[in-house]
Amino acid sequence: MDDGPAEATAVAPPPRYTVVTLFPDLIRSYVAEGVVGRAVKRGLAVVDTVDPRDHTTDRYRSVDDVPFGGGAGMVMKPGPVARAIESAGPAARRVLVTPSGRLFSQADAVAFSRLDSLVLVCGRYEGIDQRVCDTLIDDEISIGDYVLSGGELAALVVIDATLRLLPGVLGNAESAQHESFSDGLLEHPHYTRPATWRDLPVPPVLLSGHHARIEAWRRQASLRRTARVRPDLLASAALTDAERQDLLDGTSSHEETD
Ligand code: JCQ
Repeated sequence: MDDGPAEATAVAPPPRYTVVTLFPDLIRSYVAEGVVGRAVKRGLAVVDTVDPRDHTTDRYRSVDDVPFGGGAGMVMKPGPVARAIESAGPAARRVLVTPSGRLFSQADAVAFSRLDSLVLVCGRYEGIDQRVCDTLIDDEISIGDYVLSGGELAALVVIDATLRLLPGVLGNAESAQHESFSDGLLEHPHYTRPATWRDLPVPPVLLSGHHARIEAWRRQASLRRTARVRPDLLASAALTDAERQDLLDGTSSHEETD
C-alpha cells in the first residue's frame, strides 16, 4: 500500500485544554490520575494551566480588589486574569465557569470534544470584573445550582466529561455504553458476583443467559428509575408508545426492579 510521501502526512495536534486558575495544583493533581491521566499520558489531549498571579505587575502580586459600589467580598482584577487568558493564545472557545452561567450538559461535552482548543477560566472570590467577561469570554457555564469556593472543580467536571469523549480515550465497550446514556434515560442497576450477598439475590433474569430478556429488563428498569427519579428527562427521551403506556400504568406498587 502506498500512503503517499511519509513527510507530507500531517499529524493533527491533540486538543488542548487550558485552565486559568489561581490554584494550578488542584488541576494538575486531578488530571494526573484515572481515565483523564491515561489520556494525557498517551498524548490524546493536553491539559495545561495559567496562573493569573504570574501575570501581575505590582509588588504584592495582587489578583483581587474591593468592588466598586461597595459590598462584601472581593472581585478579581481585570488585568492579571485578562493577560493570563491572552497568554494561552488564540482558542476555539473561552469559557467562564460560574454559577451565573447556563447549565452544562452532555451535549456541551460532545460539542467541546470537537474543538481543538478550549480555555476554561476559574473565578474565585465574588467573581471576575465584568469587562473581562464582555471582551474575552465566549461562553459562561454552570455545573449546577450551588456555589463553590472557586471554579476549579467545575472546570475539572467540564474537562473530565469532554476528554472521555475524545477518540481512543475509552475502550470500545465503554464507548458503546455511552450511547446507552445518550438515549436520555438513567442507567439501569448493575450487579456483579457473588450472586447472593448478605442474603440479597441478584435479579434472576441477569443469571439466565437470555440476552433479549436481559435487555428488556434493563430497558424497563431504566425507564422506571427515570420516571421515579428524573421525570423531567422523559419529555425529551426516545420512548415507544408502549413504553410511555407502561409508565402511565405504573404505580408505586411496582418498583423499578419488580
Ligand atoms: C460553577 N456551578 C457553581 C464562584 C464566582 C466566576 O465567578 C465565580 C465562579 C465561582 C466558581 O464556580 C461555581 C460554580 N457552576 O461556584 C463564584
